Amino acid sequence: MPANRCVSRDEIRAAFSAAMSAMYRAEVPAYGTLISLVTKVNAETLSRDQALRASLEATETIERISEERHGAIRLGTAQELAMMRRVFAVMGMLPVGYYDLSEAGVPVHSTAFRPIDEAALKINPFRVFTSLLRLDLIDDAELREEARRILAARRIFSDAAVSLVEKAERDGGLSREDAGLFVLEVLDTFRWHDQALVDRALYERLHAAHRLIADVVSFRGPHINHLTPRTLDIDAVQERMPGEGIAPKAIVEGPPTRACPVLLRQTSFKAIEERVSFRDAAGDPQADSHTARFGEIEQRGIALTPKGRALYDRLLRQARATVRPAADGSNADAYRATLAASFEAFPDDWNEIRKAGLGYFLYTVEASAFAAAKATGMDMEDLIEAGVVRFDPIVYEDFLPVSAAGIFQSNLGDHAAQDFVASPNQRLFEQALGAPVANEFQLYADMEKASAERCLAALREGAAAA
Ligand code: OOG
Ligand code: NI
Repeated sequence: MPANRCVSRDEIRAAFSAAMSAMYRAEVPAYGTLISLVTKVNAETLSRDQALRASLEATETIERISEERHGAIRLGTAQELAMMRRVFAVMGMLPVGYYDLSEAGVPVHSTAFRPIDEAALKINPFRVFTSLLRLDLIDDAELREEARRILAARRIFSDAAVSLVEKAERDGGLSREDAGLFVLEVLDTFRWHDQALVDRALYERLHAAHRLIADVVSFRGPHINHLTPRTLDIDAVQERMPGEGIAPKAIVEGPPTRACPVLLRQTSFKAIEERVSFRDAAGDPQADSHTARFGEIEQRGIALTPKGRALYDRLLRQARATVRPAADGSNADAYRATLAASFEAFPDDWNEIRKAGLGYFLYTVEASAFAAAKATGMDMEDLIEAGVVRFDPIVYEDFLPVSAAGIFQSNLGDHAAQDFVASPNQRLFEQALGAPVANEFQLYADMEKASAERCLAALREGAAAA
């Protein structure tokens, strides 16, 4: 089939994200409650904060917010990860970044599959935080072998899903009909299965090794474990969650409340207990429960440059060295205050952040000032000064390892923290993935540069036409 008869990857991604949301809403009703609350708070924030509205309009990102979300899955084998990469590629989602969670006591390493170019992000920025279990971090050799055997035998994708991926790779895309089938077939992979693959005794042993291992190894597939809407005011949502019958975790992960939001702030509600059944000795189902799936919300701020990120990491480390947030919330106020004090060293004004080279910005020509700009000879700084070019923060599309660790821990139970030897191994991860992961900083830098070049080209054209 010629590529021009294919549905765009962006359209498939948007359809998939919507289908996933509908499925999760049916499976975890609290997620629906959270979506309603976030929608309400976002509308209130936009009507109160005209500058924020103007910035979202200038960057043409206001439309995407109500449809915006990320999900998370945990895979068991290199083969599953490699196939998942091909599946996401059909939807225009590519692996960006490497996250080592072993340092935080979670035996996985991860990447985020997401769209990377500006146009695709505007249409639908759906991303999936994807972790690969590291059985090599399990001490018990016998248990490790057993887990490996179980994972090697399971098939998480249907035959139809695999052949549609092959077809898309061969033809450069999918027809409308095939795209519809693809969404349904792939959605099935992320569904909750209440029948465990293993018996109760093995589940217990896996659980004792690490709760996360039990979650990955015991079931037929990588059930979506949370889906996260984007809010424009996370403090407001956090405060109003109890009123909606949802208990949030003790602290918001990431930077403190600021006038100019940076990177990513996240909070979640505790994992729910779900009914599952294990096989007994006679092979009959035995009712029990498993806790894994939860809800999360996030507020996204500006993407930081390597210099900005280094400052962020230092200030966060400094705060956490003074007050380590306890899971039970007993020192939440002290942590909040310490974090806020530490971040006083991070400029909280967009132009200061820009001038210090701490964040990435998108440059656009102010239509109203365009005529005034016979801009020959003016450089970018002059143009900004003259109000001909405006700058808006580029939104951070990725994740944060310390925050991710906090999110993992909050739904693994308060005693799940465990010591593993920190062992980042990006090379091994990429080998399993079958491709390198993209460098997030490069993507943001390219986006910023392209926007500046677009401005200058438009102004040259304008000057030539005048
Ligand atoms: C992933 C936890 C990390 C985030 O938003 O940082 C995450 C997981 O629990 O599988 O989703
Ligand atoms: Ni998440």
